[in-house]
Amino acid sequence: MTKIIEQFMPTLESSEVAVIDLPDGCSANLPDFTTEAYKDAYSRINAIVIEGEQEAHDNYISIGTLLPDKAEELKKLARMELKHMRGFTACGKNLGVEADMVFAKEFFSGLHGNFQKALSEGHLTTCFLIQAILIEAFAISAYHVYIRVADPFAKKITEGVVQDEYLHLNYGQEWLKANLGHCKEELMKANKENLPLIRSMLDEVSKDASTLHMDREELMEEFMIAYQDSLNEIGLDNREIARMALAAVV
Ligand code: PL3
Ligand code: FE2
Ligand code: FE2
Repeated sequence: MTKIIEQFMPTLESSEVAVIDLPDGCSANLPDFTTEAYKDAYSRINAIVIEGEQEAHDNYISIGTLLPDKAEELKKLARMELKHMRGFTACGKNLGVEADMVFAKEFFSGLHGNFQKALSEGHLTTCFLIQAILIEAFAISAYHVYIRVADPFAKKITEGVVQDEYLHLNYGQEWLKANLGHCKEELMKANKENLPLIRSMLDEVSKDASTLHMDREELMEEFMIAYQDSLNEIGLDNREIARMALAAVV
């Protein structure tokens, strides 16, 4: 029996919880994975994820060239990204969908360009912010929302992937935390330039995401949670975090 737990407005004395039973094998509001509309949207979303995992692989390898003593560790992260990419490629195949890679390359081009520029200038803080914080938080939020509405095959794969993405987010967090004394200014500047790109990527993907029953507001909410938690872990105070988050709206 599947149980859905709904949380109502908590009162001072209690937080009421209702448990609704659904028949076995039945989950709330799953889309029909066989329709043309679903497959059409999936051809772009699946491509975005495949491209994102490939870019993540390349980015960790690139960061390793700036940090030779960490290159081996970073290669391990990169290898995980290739495994993710293969997993998501299998998800598309399983649904009979061909990923629109041309669309996905274009989708990532802004962030890709900014990462390459930072890399060529040796700006490690910017590289870590773009890859390990912004892209990983974007992936974590999207995968959490997707898991709730995915087909059973993709659900299993995505559940495995999302655990790894927390390790990646954590890796970047630790580096930024250890270097915060001298990287704060660059961090703020890089955030101002790159958070708006994540925001527009979320906007751009939201129509296709909604065809997959992924809600835009929910995506944003999950992103903001992962992003703010990680800035908090890095050691920024509430005012600094609020200032950084505001870059998404102004
Ligand atoms: C880093 O490890 C991976 C970066 C991937 C970024 C993905 C962003 C995903 C956006 C849209 C929706 C995801 C749904 C999943 C579908 C297979
Ligand atoms: Fe990944
Ligand atoms: Fe990752």
